[in-house]
Amino acid sequence: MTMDYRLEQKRSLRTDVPGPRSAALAARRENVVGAGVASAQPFYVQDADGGILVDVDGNAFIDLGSGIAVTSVGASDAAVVGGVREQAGHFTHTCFLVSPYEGYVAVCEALAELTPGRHAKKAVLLNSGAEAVENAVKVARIATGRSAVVAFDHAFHGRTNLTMALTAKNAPYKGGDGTTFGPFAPEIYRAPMSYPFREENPEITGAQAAERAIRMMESQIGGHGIAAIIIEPVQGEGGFIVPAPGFLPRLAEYAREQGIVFIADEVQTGFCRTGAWFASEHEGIVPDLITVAKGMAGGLPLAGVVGRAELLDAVHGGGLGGTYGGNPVACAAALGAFGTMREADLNGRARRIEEIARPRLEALAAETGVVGDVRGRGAMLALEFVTPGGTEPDAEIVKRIIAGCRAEGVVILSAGTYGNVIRLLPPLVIGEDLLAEALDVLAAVTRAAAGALTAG
Ligand code: PLZ
Repeated sequence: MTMDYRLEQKRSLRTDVPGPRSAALAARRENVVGAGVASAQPFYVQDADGGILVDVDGNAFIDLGSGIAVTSVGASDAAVVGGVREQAGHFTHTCFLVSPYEGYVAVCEALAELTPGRHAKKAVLLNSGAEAVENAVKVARIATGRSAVVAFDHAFHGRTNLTMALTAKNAPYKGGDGTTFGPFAPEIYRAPMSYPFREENPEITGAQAAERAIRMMESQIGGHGIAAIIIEPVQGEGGFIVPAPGFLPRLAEYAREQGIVFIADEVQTGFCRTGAWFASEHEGIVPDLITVAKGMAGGLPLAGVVGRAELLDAVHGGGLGGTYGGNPVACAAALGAFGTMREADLNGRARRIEEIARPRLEALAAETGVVGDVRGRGAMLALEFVTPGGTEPDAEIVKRIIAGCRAEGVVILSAGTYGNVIRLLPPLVIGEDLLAEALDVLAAVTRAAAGALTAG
């Protein structure tokens, strides 16, 4: 199907990047925005739609980042914008804890319907992915009466105190050069991940990798002490690591055997990103709780925890919530976004994006010798850069490629524990020609960077 776009879907650069207006904003920012907030791109956005970001100097970039997997329906989807306008014209806030409203209930109904499993489900709404993770852990602890939480190597779950503890990577999330945001929350344990490209034994199966993690849990905690196992079904910030088949099902089975709450953190993978409503579906797992955020509301801040009714209902009234959680404008945006996801078949589009991009990325890997692994699912695809012909992570080439793409009008993001991964997260509504053009740019810039390596 063809989409209607408000902005012309065309890459065009009028100035250097950043242009003079972006540079002027950067100077103002320098005076007032805390240094701890870093931006990956130096240009300031004026408008965005479909697969295009337009900056304040009139430069139009192809967006392969979606604001980190958020604007799957585009940054100004008509259904989202219409829902927001309509709702904002009536009331922008009452606080669901004070005087409730329909939008919140309707979003929870949709979450119950769209997530895997046909059992009775309930949900709570929150403001951010980190807050969703915090609340999933609160629910699991109350429901089990246990305290330990197991997270995995390369995991990212957020930047609040508990979620920093769950996140694996130290800098920049848990501290800086010689500094720390700690002390971190206690009772967090880290288990080994299934990371097919970096396994010492390349033959290890997903089930065996799961047994390795289970041995660690059994020896360090004991199943009876574990409240929750939390895992991203495809790791996001960690570098789009897809565990070997069988890893997630065996972990879910172990959790069931031990009365542990299995939490899938689908903040980055949810809502059509991987070609399914939720990435858990690819392995047929039915998590007890799922955390959602990012793509669900077309860019408005909204998040949630959805899962087994008896778990959500184990928490006493007043134990969960917050001033803004499930804000009515954000709920209206989500209902609009869900409509677009269904009507424009964004699951199908995510699969189509993979069909177009994966063969080209694989060819680029074979040709340049600096990409050790091409992986991902749907419109969540990554290239892991390594020393030519080897496996040593190469973060420098990733920085050069991102800068090179920016200079050509394409926005791409990095990822990975070692900073050596380029990840593609295009809006799912991007046109096929625009996507192909961005991939051409990425290929040319990568070839040049790889050539410079071999030449130098
Ligand atoms: N869980 C799986 O991917 C957010 C964060 C970028 P918030 N990922 C992007 C950054 O540098 O902070 C994320 C995620 C997964 C939780 C979160 C946290 O979501 O909405 O950023 O709190």
